[in-house]
Amino acid sequence: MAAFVCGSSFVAGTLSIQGTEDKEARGCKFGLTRSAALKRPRALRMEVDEAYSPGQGFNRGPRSTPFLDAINSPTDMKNLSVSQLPKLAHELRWETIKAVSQTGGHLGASLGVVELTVALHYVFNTPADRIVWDVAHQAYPHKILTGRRHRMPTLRKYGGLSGFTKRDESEYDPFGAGHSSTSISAALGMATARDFSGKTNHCIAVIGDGAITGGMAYEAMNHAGSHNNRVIVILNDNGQVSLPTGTKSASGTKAAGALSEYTTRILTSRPFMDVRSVAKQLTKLMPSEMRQMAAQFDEYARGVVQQGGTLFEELGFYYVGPIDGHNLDSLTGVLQNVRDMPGNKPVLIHVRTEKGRGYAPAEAAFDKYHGVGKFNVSTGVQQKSTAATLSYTAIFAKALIEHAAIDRTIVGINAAMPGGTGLSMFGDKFPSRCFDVGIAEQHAVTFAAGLATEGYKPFCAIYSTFLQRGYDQVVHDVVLQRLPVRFILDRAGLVGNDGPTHHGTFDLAYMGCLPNIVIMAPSDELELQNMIATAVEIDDMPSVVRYPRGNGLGLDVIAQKFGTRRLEESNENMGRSLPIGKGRVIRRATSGNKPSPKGKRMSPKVALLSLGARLLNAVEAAEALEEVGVPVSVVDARFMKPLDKDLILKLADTHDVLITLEEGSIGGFGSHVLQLLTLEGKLDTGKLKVRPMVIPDVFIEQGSQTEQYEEAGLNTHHIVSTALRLVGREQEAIKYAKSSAIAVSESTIA
Ligand SMILES: Cc1ncc(C[n+]2csc(CCOP(=O)(O)OP(=O)(O)O)c2C)c(N)n1
Repeated sequence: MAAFVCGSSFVAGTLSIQGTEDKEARGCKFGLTRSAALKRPRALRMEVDEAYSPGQGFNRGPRSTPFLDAINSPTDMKNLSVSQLPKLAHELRWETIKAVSQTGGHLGASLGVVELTVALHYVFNTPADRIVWDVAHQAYPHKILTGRRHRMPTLRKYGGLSGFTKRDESEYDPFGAGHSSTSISAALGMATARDFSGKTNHCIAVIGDGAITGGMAYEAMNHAGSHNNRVIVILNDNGQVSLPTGTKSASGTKAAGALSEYTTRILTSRPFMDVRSVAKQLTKLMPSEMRQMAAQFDEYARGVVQQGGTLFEELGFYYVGPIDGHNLDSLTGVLQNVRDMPGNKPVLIHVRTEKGRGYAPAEAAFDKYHGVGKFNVSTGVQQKSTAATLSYTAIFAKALIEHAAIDRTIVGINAAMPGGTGLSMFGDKFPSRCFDVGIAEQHAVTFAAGLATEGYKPFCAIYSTFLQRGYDQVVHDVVLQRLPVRFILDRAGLVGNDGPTHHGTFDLAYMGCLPNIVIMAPSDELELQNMIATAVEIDDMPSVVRYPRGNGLGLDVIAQKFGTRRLEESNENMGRSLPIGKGRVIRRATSGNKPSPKGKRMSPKVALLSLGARLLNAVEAAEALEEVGVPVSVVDARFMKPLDKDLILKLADTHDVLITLEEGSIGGFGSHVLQLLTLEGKLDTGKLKVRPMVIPDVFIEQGSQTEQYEEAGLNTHHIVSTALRLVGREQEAIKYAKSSAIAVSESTIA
């Protein structure tokens, strides 16, 4: 039977050297042996002590990082004593702040788990013990401690470190993430495999109070509670459930969900548990599993249940907590006790942390610095976006607000993303008609379906990537019943630095294969307004508007490139509804402005048929092609469903080359166009050459959107060279491709 060790004097392994630990750890930094470190000169000691003096403004970081410098892998941490861990945590926190200040990224969540990360790696034996970080946006300190410190300047950049955990990246990342609420299932699977193979390693899921609002977490707990495979779940409770928490919605400004209220009640009604009380509690469980049941029953009888903490117990977990997640004494002691606890019962450790902890601007921020751009560490000032136009997100929100002002049946629904979807703006105006359901995309979809059955107009605003979670609900609850739910899919296409977990590249394929649905993709912000107006009117079937991450083009560009202007009579934000399933011609191929270099023969005519925001690239490509004598028509399809069949068939009849463009994967718009052309026999004679330009069949890694579209082969010059090849000008195509390729930032490649 394992012995429980209580109190801060416990040190892992044989290195319990009270009173000498500081010296030993500091010695590491200077490459000294343990005994040499103990004898190091006074001057050296002073140099290291100064490392902890505060810096400028908000920069309270150390001037040097002796503890961190000594850690190449978590094994090196085992040399430290518990009393040294706060110093390591201090260095780790500032290392994280400084790294993210240079790259941007998810800062607040990482700052909240610095101590927890240190404690986990100190107590457990990774990588043999598996730590599964839920969402994994909080894993930067984990990356730094697990051999990736030197690569932090490449975080979220092209060729660099992922912003999430990733199996390919490190053996310390046993499970990749990005989408939430998966960690308990994954850890339970690992625990089950461990038991099958007779191993003894630990499997730990770290899940936030936001991520645990996702239904899958309960499916996993329900399973774990009835399963005899010990899994350890750490509930990281920081009160920040949605992004951001505190926006106005039908439930006021509280965090989304009753569960958050429940765990908050636990936190406020119980003092933090210290190591001693946890050990006492766990000791009561021995010697057998029977005793566990008895102890639990005992607590039940004494009314502890009513005080909270037992929802998890009811699900079959042993609940430990709440624990102060910034107190390394408690954390390490509790984790050691749980680690050594006998039996197979799953354990849930409830840890209270503060998002943004230790960096004043983050602690003060409304969103606790969830996601930040580059910033100045001393002033906390983030680099401002230089975009002169509004984001598509804001355009959508403003349009919806205008419609909702005159149509009281309009309702906005988001899944823990009020900020990212723009519905926080809608909630400000119409709180009672705005719903943040927590990270519960499946519920969001069916909740919207229910509203639609009663004649309401639900706008279900979910990022393209996250709607993947609610797909069966889309098919079974909405589309099959032909309910007019309006799906607003933001971040469609390649999304940049969040990388492959967040790309919205599949929705055209997964929504496009469904009958009875209207699918639209705007090419610019005026079109987005028009499509929102169209969606308001589509009341006999579901509809989709999908648009990219980023900003609108601006009215001047729209007028100059597409020849369209805001309609005089139209309200600034509202747009005007479009005829369903009708595209628009942006420019018609001339018979060739300039003579073809091949001589008298007229150049073949090219049609660029675009769905969504590649339209600008199509127009720029057409300009470049016409410069070299290739006549090009450009068409904005507007709708993927229904297709504008007449327009597409006419293009096929009057052009020699037809290229489709979209910000989506195989199986989307191009596939639908090809299906139409083949069924109509337009490819039978071999006269028409067709090329669907889609996002290729690979997962494109993190980087800027431009770099990603470069890799995808969907930037303007790719269109030009594809067209040149198809009109028989192969050599020019190769030359053009070489001269125009956009260089990816080599410096960021680790
Ligand atoms: C399925 C899914 N929906 C939405 C998101 C977007 N998202 C990322 S982090 C986050 C909040 C997570 O809260 P919590 O788990 O408490 O972590 P914290 O950031 O507060 O540490 C959300 C909604 C996601 N990653 N996955």
